[in-house]
Amino acid sequence: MSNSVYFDFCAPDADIGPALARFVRELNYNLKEGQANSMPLDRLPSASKTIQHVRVVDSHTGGEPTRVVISGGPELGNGTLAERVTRFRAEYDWFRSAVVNEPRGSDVIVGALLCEPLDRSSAAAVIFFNNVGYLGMCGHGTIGLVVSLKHLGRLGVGGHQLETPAGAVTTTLHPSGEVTVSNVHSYRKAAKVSVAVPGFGTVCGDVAWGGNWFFLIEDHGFDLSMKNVERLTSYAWAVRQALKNAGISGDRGQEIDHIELFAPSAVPGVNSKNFVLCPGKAYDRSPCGTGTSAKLACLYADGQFGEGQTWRQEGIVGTVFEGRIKLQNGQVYPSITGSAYVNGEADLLLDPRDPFCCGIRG
Ligand code: PYC
Repeated sequence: MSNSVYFDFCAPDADIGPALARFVRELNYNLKEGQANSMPLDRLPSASKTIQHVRVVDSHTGGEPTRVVISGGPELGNGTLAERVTRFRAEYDWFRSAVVNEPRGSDVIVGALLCEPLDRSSAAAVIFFNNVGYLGMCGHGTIGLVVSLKHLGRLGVGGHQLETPAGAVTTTLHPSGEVTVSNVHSYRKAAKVSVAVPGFGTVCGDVAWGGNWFFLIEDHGFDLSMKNVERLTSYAWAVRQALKNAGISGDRGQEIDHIELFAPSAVPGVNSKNFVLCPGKAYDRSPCGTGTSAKLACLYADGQFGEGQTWRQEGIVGTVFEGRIKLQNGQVYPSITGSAYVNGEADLLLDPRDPFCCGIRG
């Protein structure tokens, strides 16, 4: 008996019409040629005039939005999650942009495409994506996904395995409504790495994996507060560019595309506050699940944190995740606990006549 919730949602209308796909390829060509706003309607392939419906559930986790695609998404086959991401990127990147980019979405939204799991004992597989590309894992997004599936009556209190491109994660929906995500193995790749950042001098930080690649900086001199987000964004973006230019990367040359700054929290009982800049230059409104996982891996590597302890991580808007670790064969497996709230259910309409059907791309 399968535990999967995927089949309940997606089978009947999971395939985007080939006509729309054809239209979108043509639209992308026209966008490249700078004709997006002047494309005459009579140039649309006649077969693609049908409006496609994409069913989504929106939520936020500690202020950071997640948009779960329940049905109407592309059929990516049943290969590994890595293979499906490759196919998503190569053939359906327009769908990613249509769902999360303006005018339907915003730079802040993380999309979550619900997919058929490889292991039938998993509740579902999921591919997370954002305004510029795809994520290995997403902590806030996983919490949002579980709460969205609960909202739809597809998951109950208890444990549920989910497959992500970064690996399988176990989630627990608590009776309180909180969700714990037992994340993938997290580790510090390099400590105290220095990089020269134009306009800011030498910056020192740790490179760590928590399901995405992070550069974690303690010593930056900024006040981590909402009034400072523009300055924090400029600084973090400059650090990211400098790391790239200096050839400092994660494993296998993967780009370090999340920059995370830390400072003490002013809230009693909370260990730290952070600011996280995401790959598409939006800052994470939540304390960032994968970023908190990377932090826990660094704390463990420094001998400052261990099993049985709880780390309370505040994000830039003041919401808090709780982090813990488990050790397996000497490896760190963080878990993150937080809350999400469903704040929308909708049918996105992909209208082939709309010049911005596939979102506005940078
Ligand atoms: O919670 O892991 C996270 C995350 C990554 C990017 C945005 N949120």
